[in-house]
Amino acid sequence: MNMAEFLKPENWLLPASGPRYLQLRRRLDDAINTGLLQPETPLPSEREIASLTDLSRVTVRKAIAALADDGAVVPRHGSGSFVAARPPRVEQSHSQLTSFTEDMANRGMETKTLWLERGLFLPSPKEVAALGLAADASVSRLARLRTANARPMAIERASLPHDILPHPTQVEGSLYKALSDLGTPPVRAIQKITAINLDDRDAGLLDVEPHTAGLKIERTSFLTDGRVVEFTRSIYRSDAYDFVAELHISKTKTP
Ligand code: 16G
Repeated sequence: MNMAEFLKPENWLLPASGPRYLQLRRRLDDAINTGLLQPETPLPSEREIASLTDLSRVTVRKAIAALADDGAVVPRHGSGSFVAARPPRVEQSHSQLTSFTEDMANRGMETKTLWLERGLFLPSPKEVAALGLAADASVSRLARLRTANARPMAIERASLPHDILPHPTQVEGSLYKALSDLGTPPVRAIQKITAINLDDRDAGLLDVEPHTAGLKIERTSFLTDGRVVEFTRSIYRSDAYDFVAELHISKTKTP
């Protein structure tokens, strides 16, 4: 997909999804995260983006300014904005859709995986609902203990539609890299984070005492066409991870 296609407003701009400049910022962020816009390459000009999206130049300028505030793009005097050289944050942030492997690499840590389950299964009712599967479809499941510098960090149980990931046993390292290689990288996700006490099994895998506090994160990720690509339940050691959410004041409260 090229940028002209990617920015077509009918593919992403929704009246009920908040301010238009924030929707555009998210779309441009997606282009950066999926590699459609490569590091250190120029963003299309304000005028080009306005004409591809049918948005006003004021809206486009606000979206680019917000990306610059995040450090995702760097304005260069007289020659527009460029995609930043590398991801600006090391924490897992609300505005960056990153994989475990990338999160850890950003911290200079080496990731290893211990497989707990990997294969094709009949979906549970929860998987049918979360992935929007037909009742007779099968589901690809990957359950893993993830370590960083040999320290257990998280248990991840991912479910994907079989037609998106037909051969789960072939995934060796990063799931997101495998999805990217297949041409179906997630571009957007919704996460629900819940505080839990770890049960005996998960505490044992994460090498902490039973009933220690942990974080349960349910992530549902989407393709550019809005289809669900992944439904993952992750259990993180609460002492090992920071989640950063970026918040914006509601428009109605702005003086
Ligand atoms: C992250 C995601 C998980 C995703 C995984 C892919 C959270 C809470 N979850 O851990 O949904 O499946 O990355 O990582 O961040 P990978 O590409 O290294 O396999």
